[in-house]
Amino acid sequence: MKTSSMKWVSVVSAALFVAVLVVPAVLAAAQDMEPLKLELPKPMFVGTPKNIVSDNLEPTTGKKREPFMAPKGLTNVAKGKKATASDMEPIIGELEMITDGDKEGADGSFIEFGPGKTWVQVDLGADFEMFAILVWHYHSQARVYKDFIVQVSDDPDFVKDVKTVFNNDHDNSYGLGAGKDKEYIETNEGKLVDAKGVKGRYVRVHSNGNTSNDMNHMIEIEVFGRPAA
Ligand SMILES: [Ca+2]
Ligand SMILES: [Ca+2]
Repeated sequence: MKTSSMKWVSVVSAALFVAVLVVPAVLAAAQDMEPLKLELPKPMFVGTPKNIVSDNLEPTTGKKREPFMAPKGLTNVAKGKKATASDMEPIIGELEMITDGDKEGADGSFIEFGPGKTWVQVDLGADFEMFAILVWHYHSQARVYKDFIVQVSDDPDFVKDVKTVFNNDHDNSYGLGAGKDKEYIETNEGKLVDAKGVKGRYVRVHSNGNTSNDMNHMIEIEVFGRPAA
């Protein structure tokens, strides 16, 4: 009898612990969250894309992206910030276009770089806690950008303290290490990378050609975050 009542007491204690400590914390966390508000450019194509050859492609659903839950009050802390790149003189466009807020797919809104491994980088100017990083490479045609890797660091040269938040280079052809993320088809929604509160000042986005040609493109990078504590 004594043993079973002690067991009962411990079960009740555990339940109380969950009720008193864990539930309010979960509820409070939920109340501090909201669907991230995004402004999307107009779509440039409709229908199911065909003829895209990729052995690491996520299935296409044809549906809109689900709302992304993020802490309340985040802003795009990349807007208007300074962008640099592995090639400071793109073939088409200017680096300022990476953070100018124009996300449209038409000619005049994208930057074109030459073939091969290419990166662009945004200096947020200070440390931020980041929850969503959105990238639009190109969306006037369905295509996949290869070796899409997103990294965050406090080091502008990305030599030390590098945090990789997305990497779909499954065969390590880029050489930064193999990633487990899937390739995706570009649309007007851009790619939303869950940055999970990573902290840093610089965001670097890599690519290595695409399924239509060997060139690299960039329309816009947005970083939804808040000043790091
Ligand atoms: Ca832009
Ligand atoms: Ca690859």
